[in-house]
Amino acid sequence: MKVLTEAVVLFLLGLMPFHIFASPFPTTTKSPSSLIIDIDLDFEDITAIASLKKQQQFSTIAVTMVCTGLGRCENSNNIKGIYSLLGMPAPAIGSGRSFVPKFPSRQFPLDWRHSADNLYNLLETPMGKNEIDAVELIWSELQKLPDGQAAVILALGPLTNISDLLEKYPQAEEKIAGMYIMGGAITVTGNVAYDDPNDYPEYHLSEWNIFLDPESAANVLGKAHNFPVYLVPLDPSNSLPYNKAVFDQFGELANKTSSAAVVYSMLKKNPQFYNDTNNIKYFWNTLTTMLMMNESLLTDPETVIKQCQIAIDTSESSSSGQASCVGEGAVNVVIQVPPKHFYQQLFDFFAQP
Ligand SMILES: [Ca+2]
Repeated sequence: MKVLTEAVVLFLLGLMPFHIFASPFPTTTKSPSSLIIDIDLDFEDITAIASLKKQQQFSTIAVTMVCTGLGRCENSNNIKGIYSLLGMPAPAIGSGRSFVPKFPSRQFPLDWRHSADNLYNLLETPMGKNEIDAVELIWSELQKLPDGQAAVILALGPLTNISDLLEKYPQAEEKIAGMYIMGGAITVTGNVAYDDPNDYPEYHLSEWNIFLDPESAANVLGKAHNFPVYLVPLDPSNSLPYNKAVFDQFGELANKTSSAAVVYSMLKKNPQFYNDTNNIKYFWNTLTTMLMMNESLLTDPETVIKQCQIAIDTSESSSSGQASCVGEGAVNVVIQVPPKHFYQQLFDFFAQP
């Protein structure tokens, strides 16, 4: 890990060695760790879930839909559609709230939201709303875990559900082994104004997942936890675009594995995801998922991780929703990963028969 200066490394080593090197899940046990995934059904969440198909380290016990992000709660059952397309049994599914009291009108462009209704044309018919409450589902799944066991949470949308969980059931902290969160833009500009210059031209510093529900993000990222938290902002994924080469590579693998076939089919039906040079898409969620699964990417000497105290701007100013590293703290912020290693690992996963 390349962390600023040697002095800082030594200081951090002395201060919190477990946050730097300890894996959030037990590596000695042979049984898979339990995993809970919270997603908003953006197209890139689909690649992330597909990347999990062949791994055996985690057993997904629940997937919950955070409805304050891209996809609409009306079709949260589309999560079942993803698992069905991948030929995987669907875990328990739930839906969260879709309303953010402080910022009721903030949302992704509506046409983007509606394109999730039929999973970017992967489904002929939208699958409707799942009425199981996300927070209750996560808590009940956590409670089912045997004593001494805990689940890893992978959060790939706004942090509404996770914040609600920790607020309503603070004792859930004891049943969580670690959290991997996609969100924020720490040393780079955000993507809100970039993606939606008509509605949000002033929000250059904010990334969508935090911008859509800053208070929930502050509740999760701004507080101390008993488990390690990894935050994967736009900084590292900015070097990991979807492009024609990526499309071609998925195309080559599509007749070999069903996970590659699903991603290839999605990209084929939506060329704007890989060939729109005015609105480039990146492996935000897939990177977060792969960092969780793949110790070698996390510990690559070229991977840069900074231990930060994170502050979230919950005001209504033009920096609303900005996530900042305001000092040394317990959140492991991934600033950089080597692209070559990422892409190699990505296509290794998708090539696994
Ligand atoms: Ca997402």
